[in-house]
Amino acid sequence: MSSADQNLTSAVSVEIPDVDQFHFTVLVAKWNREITAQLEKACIDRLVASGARLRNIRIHYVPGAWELISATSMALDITTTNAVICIGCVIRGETPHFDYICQGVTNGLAAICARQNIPVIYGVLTVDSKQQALDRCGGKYGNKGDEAALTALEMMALGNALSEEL
Ligand code: RBF
Repeated sequence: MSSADQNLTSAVSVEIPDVDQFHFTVLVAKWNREITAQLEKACIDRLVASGARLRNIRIHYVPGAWELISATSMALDITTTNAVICIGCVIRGETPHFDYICQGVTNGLAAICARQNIPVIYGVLTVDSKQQALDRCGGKYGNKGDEAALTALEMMALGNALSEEL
């Protein structure tokens, strides 16, 4: 799976009726903040450009990618958000910690997705180097924060379409 072959930003256009009514929760990990700040900005910019109201976008910060799991769970259980967008960046180090965190976050968020119907978007970079991260937060492979926002909007549009079939 290569970012070089996939750039949702150029491939997807999403129109959602009443997008200004939707509430978004954006959870941002503070590790590798230089990267996650760029992902966060692109995500918010895309939501607003798509018609979301700034006041309906709640941004919360967590220490690291690992905490995205419990923060997502909290957001879903405690608030009435319509979508959760998780933003983080895990960069491989010298120890196996990278693998544990990536697997934990991925499995944790997947388990949450499987138990409820609110879109939970995986905007977490898992990369071997800082350069690979830079390439994906506004570099040659686009910005995955922007794509995370588009994905949330597309899933919300799907929810709308499905509910019209009832
Ligand atoms: N969090 C990240 O979001 N990205 C990382 O690259 C990252 N690397 C870590 C490496 C080590 C050795 C440790 C101990 C933690 C790292 N974390 C990272 C933080 C992790 O997501 C979490 O916040 C902490 O483990 C506390 O639960």
